Amino acid sequence: MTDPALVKPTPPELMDDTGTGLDYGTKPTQMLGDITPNDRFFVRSHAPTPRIDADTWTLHIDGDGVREPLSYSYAQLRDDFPLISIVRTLECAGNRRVLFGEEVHHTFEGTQWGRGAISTAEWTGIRLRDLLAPADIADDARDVMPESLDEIRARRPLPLAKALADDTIVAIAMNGEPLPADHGFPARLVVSGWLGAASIKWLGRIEVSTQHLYTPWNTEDYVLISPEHAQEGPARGPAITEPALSSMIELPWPATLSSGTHVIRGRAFAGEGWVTAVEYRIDGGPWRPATITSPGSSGVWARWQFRWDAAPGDHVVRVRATDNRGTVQPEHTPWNELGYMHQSVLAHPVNVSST
Ligand SMILES: Nc1nc2c(c(=O)[nH]1)N[C@H]1C(S)=C(S)[C@@H](COP(=O)(O)O)O[C@H]1N2
Ligand SMILES: [Mo]
Repeated sequence: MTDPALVKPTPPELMDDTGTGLDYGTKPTQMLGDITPNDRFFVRSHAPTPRIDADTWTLHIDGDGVREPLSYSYAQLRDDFPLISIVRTLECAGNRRVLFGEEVHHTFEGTQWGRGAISTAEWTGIRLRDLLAPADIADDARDVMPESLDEIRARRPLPLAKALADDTIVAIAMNGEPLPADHGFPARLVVSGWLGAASIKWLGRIEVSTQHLYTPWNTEDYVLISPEHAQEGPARGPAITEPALSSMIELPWPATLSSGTHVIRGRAFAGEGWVTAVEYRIDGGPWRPATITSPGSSGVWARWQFRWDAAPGDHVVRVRATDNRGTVQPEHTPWNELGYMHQSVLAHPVNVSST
């Protein structure tokens, strides 16, 4: 018998099935608190979850950008380095691709995500720079490339500065439990405030290079391809770093409510920035401020709410976020061939019944 592609159950009450057999979004109505529980954290995998034995696993650090290549065992990671815990949000660059397609009347290829390819966990692990330091990084090191042990040998280079950041970690635990198999056991990268694809799961190797490195994930995928963007060497467009500022309401799409007063809740995320304001608008009414209930921070989503006295009928509810850089969520998202970074203000349809 072959193993199922994913290890954790993905019940339809908690997760939205995108149809690939590997990719499941967190249901927008089931996101719960600031932290997404592991049982419903979205999964995005290009290949089945590898079953890795931590006792025989090793993490290799090599490449022409280190003077002393070396390897670590799982026990060394767990016991020999300072562990830190950071709450960080992961969002897939393709989140909301279906809504992007509806906006521009186009069917994008790729995983058909609704709004659920975003979740937040407390990650515990070792700063990547603490693992790289003993390998003696060369002065002219330029790119750091994590490589996975799954079938596709996923790789996506990071510039050295991001790799050495305070909050770029090799995580071995998620919400207080050993990293679940589907989320990268025994160890994954967490690259704060960047698109999910940077946070390589099932790490087996980290290459440090004095050259700028190219892989399918920074030449063909996870790049912005459009007439507005030039090719960059072998890359079909600029590599995506941060996901775009966006917000969502924690209601089904479309939603049905009874008439009367409701507290409408949701989330907003600003990549490496942070959300400073959220506004909402009912039908053609004015924009009004929502209350931010969890402020979020760099790399962490914010939560917000507002009270709505909902009158019977069909309504459209819009929400827009502003970040610390003064960016306001736009009405439309610039076209790109692979349907990444959708961030348009969503026109959320809500039917309010008269009872
Ligand atoms: N090895 C490996 N790492 C990976 C992936 C993958 O398919 N294989 N998917 C990436 C993408 S595109 C995303 S959005 C995140 C999703 O992480 P999650 O499944 O823990 O939510 O993992 C990233 N790391
Ligand atoms: Mo992703």
